[in-house]
Amino acid sequence: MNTPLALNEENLSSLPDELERPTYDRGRLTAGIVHVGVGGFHRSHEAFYTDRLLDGDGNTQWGICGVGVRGSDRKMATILKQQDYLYTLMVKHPDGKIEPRVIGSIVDFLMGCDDPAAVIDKMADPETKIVSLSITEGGYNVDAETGDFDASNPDAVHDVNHPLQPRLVFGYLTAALQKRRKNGVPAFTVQSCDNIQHNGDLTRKMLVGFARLQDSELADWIEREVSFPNAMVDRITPVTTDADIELLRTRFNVDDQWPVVSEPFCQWVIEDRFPIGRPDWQDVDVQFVPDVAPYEKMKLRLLNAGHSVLGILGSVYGYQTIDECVRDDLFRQYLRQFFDVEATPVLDPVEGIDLDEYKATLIERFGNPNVKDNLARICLESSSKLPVFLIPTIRDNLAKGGSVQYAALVVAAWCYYSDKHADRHGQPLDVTDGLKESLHDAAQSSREDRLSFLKLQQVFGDLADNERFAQTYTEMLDRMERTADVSEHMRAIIQ
Ligand code: CS2
Repeated sequence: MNTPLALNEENLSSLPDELERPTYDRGRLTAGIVHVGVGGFHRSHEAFYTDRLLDGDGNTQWGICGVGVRGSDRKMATILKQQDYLYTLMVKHPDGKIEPRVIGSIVDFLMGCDDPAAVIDKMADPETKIVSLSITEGGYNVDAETGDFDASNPDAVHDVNHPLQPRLVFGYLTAALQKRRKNGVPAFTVQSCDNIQHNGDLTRKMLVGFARLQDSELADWIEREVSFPNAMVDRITPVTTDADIELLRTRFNVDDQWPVVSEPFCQWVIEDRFPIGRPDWQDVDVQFVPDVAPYEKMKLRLLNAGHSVLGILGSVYGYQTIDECVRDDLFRQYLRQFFDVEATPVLDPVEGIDLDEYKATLIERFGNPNVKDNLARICLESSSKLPVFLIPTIRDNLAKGGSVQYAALVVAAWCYYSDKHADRHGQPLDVTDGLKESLHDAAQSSREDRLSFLKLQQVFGDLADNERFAQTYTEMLDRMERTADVSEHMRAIIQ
């Protein structure tokens, strides 16, 4: 076997033929997009779409400059820099076929925590037309009780007092917008790529909320001048494993230290509100619609909620991956019934989408045996995910007299998970969650106060006050206490 070739610009033309690669001249690209939060998802989604576009249209203004604002982004920054910002996307098909493509749309990377001024200047540069974000559901700094920007967060307090050395993304955006305003440069568009209902509207609320703490005139200007298109984003992107890196070395002869893996499916639906321009993403199958809300709601409440249902029940049962769960008839049936009985009746119709087909496709996507999507990834930060993915469905069903038991079992199993940090066999489960301690304490107190977990307001709001839900949940908790074998309870629930 040949020694694998290090992935970089110089070696691009020597890579084996099976590896697709950019045909455009990367040296001529300028960064019209600055993206904060370059993880797997950005690299399999926005950077992928943009790479496809650059490959065809000869336009040079839409390169991407990545930005990391936390120390944990350093590994990505270092590896991408070593590779001239190139990386491989490995699309894995259900039949085992792998399509590797070297993506070239990222052209630079800045670390805000090392050089905040460089990031602010880059965002303020007239060349920057869009600042996009994938900062996770928890990154929006929402005060769970009021729904406003959480001004008590120590990083927010820091940013108000040190506007030129921000820690939060909102600090960077505000400093850059202030500079643009001062220089007479029109505002960039802020594009959220996170799984949140009305993600653009929420970003706007949080950014204006933060800016108002600093300078109310600037906040008014942002409110007036900045566009925040809502968007629905979708592509399952599991965590890259050492085996993926090895496979690229042995099968494709390329040494890429951080490739990204994804399923074939990819979707991006955006509201077309980009006053100072955008890439012609519609040419590479991005959908532009006047109102994205029904698409977002459908995706969050079916795909993402479905992931959480399997993630939590599957973890407690002892499964490792999503595809393993859906290969089990009981889990697959439970998921489909959760979709049909609880999620769908409280969804709005979506133009041009057959929901039955959408749900069947989801189950097929989940079952892709080559996309080993770990339940550990799904359960990361559940306290930020469930309030977006699952709890709204519970609330809508409570309001309409609908079923809540499928979801209630998930909440009770999550209480067990948070209490034991282990599956039903006692195998440890890793919990990574900003509320890990509070979840653990509340779950432990359930022995005295049955509703203590549900009373965690940051997660459940006032759900514990709803008698019907409290009762259904308590029944599920009792069942979990009798046995942690969730399959028994699932069997009792399915129709
Ligand atoms: C997952 C998502 O975070 C989660 O729990 O449901 O990352 C999901 O894989 C993506 O939203 C798919 O588009």
